[in-house]
Amino acid sequence: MALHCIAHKKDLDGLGSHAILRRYARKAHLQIVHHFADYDDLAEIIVELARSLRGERVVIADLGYNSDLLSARDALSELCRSNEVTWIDHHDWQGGEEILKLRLRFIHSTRLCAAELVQREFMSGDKVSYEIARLAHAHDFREEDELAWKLYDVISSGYDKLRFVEALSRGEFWNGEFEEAWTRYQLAKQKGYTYLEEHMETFRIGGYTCAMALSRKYLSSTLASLHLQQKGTDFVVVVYPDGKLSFRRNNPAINLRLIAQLFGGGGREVAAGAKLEKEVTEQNYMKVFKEIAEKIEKSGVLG
Ligand SMILES: [Mn+2]
Repeated sequence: MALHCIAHKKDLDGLGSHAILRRYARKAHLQIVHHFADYDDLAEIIVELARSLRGERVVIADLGYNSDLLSARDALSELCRSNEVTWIDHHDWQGGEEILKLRLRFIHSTRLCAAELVQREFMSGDKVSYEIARLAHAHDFREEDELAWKLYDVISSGYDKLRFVEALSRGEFWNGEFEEAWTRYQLAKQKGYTYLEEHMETFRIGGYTCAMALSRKYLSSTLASLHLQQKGTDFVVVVYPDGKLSFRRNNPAINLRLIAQLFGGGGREVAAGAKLEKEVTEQNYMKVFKEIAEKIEKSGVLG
């Protein structure tokens, strides 16, 4: 029997979940297969695995409900029928009730991050797993922790995910390769922030202030939005060349989920995302910003 781990690929919580499960598999003499997933390919991975897996253990972690999952509902149902599926998450599951009716074990808390839930479930009492989970928590809850944020930079630099997971799973939290990737990424990050500043515009929408900016692809939405949030506007929108939108807020009166839904996306009140059906370029970004602002204004979601 093998253990299939499907967890988020972009942050420390997701890769930390992978690492703890890798450690667990090693201890339990199980073969582990890692599927590094994101919201845009989760349904695809589920369909693929539903076709090929029988009698295996599957753990899905750090991936919340999104409406794309409904399109893969039959495949997920099949995956749950033929395998032992555990879903471990801390995101908002509003709208996901249909999925939870399937034959799966659901472990959920909004107080802890996914890696902490994975650690408690699979590796309680293991010091290395506890440390991985602690770092993941610090990053997910935006706490100050130098190592956690440095590891996040290593992930954002495009460092090989399996190598990263393998190192963490062995209790290796820093090494020469991480250092090199981190150093390289500091330069890229600085260029990314400069670009963001040069392609930023502030709007007044429905009585609130909003900073919008076009970002380079390599600057993660977490870093880009944190940078914009420092401008102090009520909320921010990061726009990517492929049309991806990322919403974050400073003012808790704003419900970002409602805003993201205007653009066919979703998420939480505090952080949400969507995708425009068009490319955003240096030529059209200002026009796109105005369209976004207008659409939010006219919808009345800001009251
Ligand atoms: Mn998480």
